[in-house]
Amino acid sequence: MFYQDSIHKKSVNQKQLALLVDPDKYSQESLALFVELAKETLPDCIMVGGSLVAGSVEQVVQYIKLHTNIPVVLFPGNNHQLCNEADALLLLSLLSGRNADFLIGQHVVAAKAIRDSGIESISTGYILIDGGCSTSVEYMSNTKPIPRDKVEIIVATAIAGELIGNRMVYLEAGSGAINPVSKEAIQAVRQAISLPIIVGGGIRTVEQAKDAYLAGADMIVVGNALEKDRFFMRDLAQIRG
Ligand code: 1GP
Repeated sequence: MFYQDSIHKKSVNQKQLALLVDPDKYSQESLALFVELAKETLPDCIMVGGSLVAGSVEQVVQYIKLHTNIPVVLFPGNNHQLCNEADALLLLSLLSGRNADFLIGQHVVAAKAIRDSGIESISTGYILIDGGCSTSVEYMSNTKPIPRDKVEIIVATAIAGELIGNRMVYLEAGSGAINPVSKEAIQAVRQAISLPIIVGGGIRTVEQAKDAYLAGADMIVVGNALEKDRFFMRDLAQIRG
């Protein structure tokens, strides 16, 4: 339970930073550089996963665990992306969509393996919000994102997640989104629920990261921007406060 405990504890005072590794976007060399920089900047966790991963989640998790003490959290796009050596797993229910497979179907397929692994599984309401372009998660899940300006729908979806017992809410604009989740949406969700809020998708500047934190995100997730500039993690680590 260390991860869930830590997000609750830290979310009172300290903002958290998760760096996302999509195994398909990293070579052996670039992963090695990523890990060296992560050891220096100490994010709160490294998430591993993606909407469509052809490579090995397991190899990436093992490499990170071998070379760092940073918690590794699985961010699985489907039931194949499991690895017993990870510290925790976000059990994502795609609440914004109406595709039962991503609400519960994938979970049923993976349930026994997750339980047997003993890995901490964190029930997370995953809310996809339009980020100004079509994203992999939208295509792969065959669901529509919530329109960016429909804050009342985003809020109602987050409240539903809290009511049905999710332990965290993830506001997602999609990897590589043109527009990150708006400050207005984060603020409104922050006021409406008491769960920890994760925000990701399209965060590529320090200003955008600060905006998400100030609006009420407990944790931000950054992936794409690091694939282009690994050193960006140094700037991000400094603004957690
Ligand atoms: C994607 O929220 C994460 O699922 C991170 O998005 O890759 O755009 O940083 P980026």
